[in-house]
Amino acid sequence: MNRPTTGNHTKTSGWLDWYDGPIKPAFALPAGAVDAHCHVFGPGERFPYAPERKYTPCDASREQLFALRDHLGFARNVIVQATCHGADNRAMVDACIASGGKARGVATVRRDISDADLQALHDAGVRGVRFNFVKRLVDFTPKDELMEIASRIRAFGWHVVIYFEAVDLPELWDFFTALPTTVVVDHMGRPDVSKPVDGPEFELFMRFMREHENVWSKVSCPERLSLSGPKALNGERAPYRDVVPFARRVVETFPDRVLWGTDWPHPNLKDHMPDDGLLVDFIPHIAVTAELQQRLLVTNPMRLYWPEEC
Ligand code: 0GY
Repeated sequence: MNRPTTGNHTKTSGWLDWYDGPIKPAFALPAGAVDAHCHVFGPGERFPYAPERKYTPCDASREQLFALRDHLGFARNVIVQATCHGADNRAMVDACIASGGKARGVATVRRDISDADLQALHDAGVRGVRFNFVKRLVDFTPKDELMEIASRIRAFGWHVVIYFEAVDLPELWDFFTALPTTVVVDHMGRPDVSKPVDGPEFELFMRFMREHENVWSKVSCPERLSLSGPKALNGERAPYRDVVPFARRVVETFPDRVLWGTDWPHPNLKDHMPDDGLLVDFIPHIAVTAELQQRLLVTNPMRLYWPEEC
């Protein structure tokens, strides 16, 4: 499968295209389930990629996202601004508007954004901003700029999504714990799953959540964190088994502050591209009761992104 990027861009070499033949999951998602972490890329011809981007993806349009949503059995999406679009939120906003209320968004903004532009994002369905600290993805933004943005978006009732690597949590702790909004951590703060689930590194992340009730976590992206990979054991559909103890611990300790998402179209994967149907089948391994699944997939994301319907 080869999907060239449209526009005058060439996909970053070694990049895997997203997989367009996902299985129908065996796990039946609860009614109203939300895919709370996914992206749209371009199409580059219509929504050019940002000049400061660190990678050029293959296009992944809103129509393709909505088709995946329906195929997997999700009711709604939360579309997170990807770094390849910088602070140009047009592709994400266009998808939110086209969804007819079935998608909300998380934007990237700079300090010079006007209140009128923030209001326009809100009207389109944006409910959060993303601060990215993963060095291979973004250039450094001064913390005082981020704090200023956080206090402005708070007035809109939005939250802050943070993306960082586990080793950087100690250094970022003071900044994160000073944020005045709900704070949502992407992919459990990217733990090193070759380390023990009760070892010092993951304990620090658990403490971060325990001591700060405004902190939530996405228990997403086993395919990024796993070293054991997608292979199922004994014919059982249980891929990414080394991630299970980490995600399960977070789900069971903080059942009201967890979210789940596919991360489609899976940027920056070079070894293995997941089948999104198999990713859905991962969910009952980390949220093992119907009650936990309902909170993870429906109650929690609805509270954060569609509170007016709760
Ligand atoms: C993710 C993960 C990644 C990329 C981005 O915005 C992005 O470019 O988030 C990554 O490369 O780890 O959540 O999609």
